[in-house]
Amino acid sequence: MAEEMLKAMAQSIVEGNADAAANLARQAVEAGMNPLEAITKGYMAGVNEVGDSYACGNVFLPELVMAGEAMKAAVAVLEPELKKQGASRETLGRVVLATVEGDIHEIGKSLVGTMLTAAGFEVYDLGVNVPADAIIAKAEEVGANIVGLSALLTTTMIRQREVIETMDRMGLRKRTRVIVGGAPVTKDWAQRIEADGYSEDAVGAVNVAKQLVKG
Ligand code: B12
Repeated sequence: MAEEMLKAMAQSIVEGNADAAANLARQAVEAGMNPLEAITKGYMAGVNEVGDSYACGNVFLPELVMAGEAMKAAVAVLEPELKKQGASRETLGRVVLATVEGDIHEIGKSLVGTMLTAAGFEVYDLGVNVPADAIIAKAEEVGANIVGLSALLTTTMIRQREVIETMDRMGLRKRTRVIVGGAPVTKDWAQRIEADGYSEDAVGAVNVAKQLVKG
């Protein structure tokens, strides 16, 4: 039953069917399925399939857009469930989160924000296509412990380095640590640009953030 549901979730993304994706998410919540499992084992399988087909030239931009919309619809249903898990905890720290300039991919970044919120962080999500100076200004304004930078394009990863270098120059790196992520981002890249942390997924992002605020 759960196995079939996970397959149907993946299929709803592949078909770009936002209604089906949202309905399955509602059914999953009613059935008591772990919302994170629904995302990672269900919907993400579909997202990866569409991404691979796009890379091979088997599907085109409209399919990518529809897959993104379907994924957003599913996450919108599951988000409150994810947040509930951390509703009563005290604040672990303040995180400013953004997708870097030139990049409009928001789903993974928002998922990281949801998971950090659920874990007890106070998250300031600045959205997508955010210039370095706006990210840094917000981090200073709220006294962020962590800045989280998402990049989904090989052409925008470079912006992560720009934020880090600017923060270095301004002497902000001691108080505010920087974590990076996004599909093309690797541990190797994170080390090269001297980020303080990296994770390939939202669960790992929470673990890295917790380590960093501990000391
Ligand atoms: C949906 C999608 C879109 C949607 C985005 C909708 C939206 N509102 O976000 C739309 C249609 C808008 C889009 C546009 C484009 N896209 Co697109 N897109 C995707 C797709 C299929 C899925 C991305 C996604 O949402 N994944 C689901 C989430 C949950 O996963 P995630 O983002 O990876 O996030 C997880 C981790 O990476 C990590 N993480 C993410 N951020 C952070 C941050 C921190 C701090 C940490 C620690 C961790 C972390 O945790 C997240 C949760 O587990 C990917 C394929 C893929 N497999 O990634 C292509 C993909 C990223 N897109 C691609 C391309 C080329 C484009 C376009 C240039 C297409 C075009 N010709 O216009 C444009 C770019 C527009 C722009 N300027 O940004 C390429 C990038 C190739 C490259 N090497 O650069 C990909 C890889 C597809 C492919 N295989 O070719 N896209």
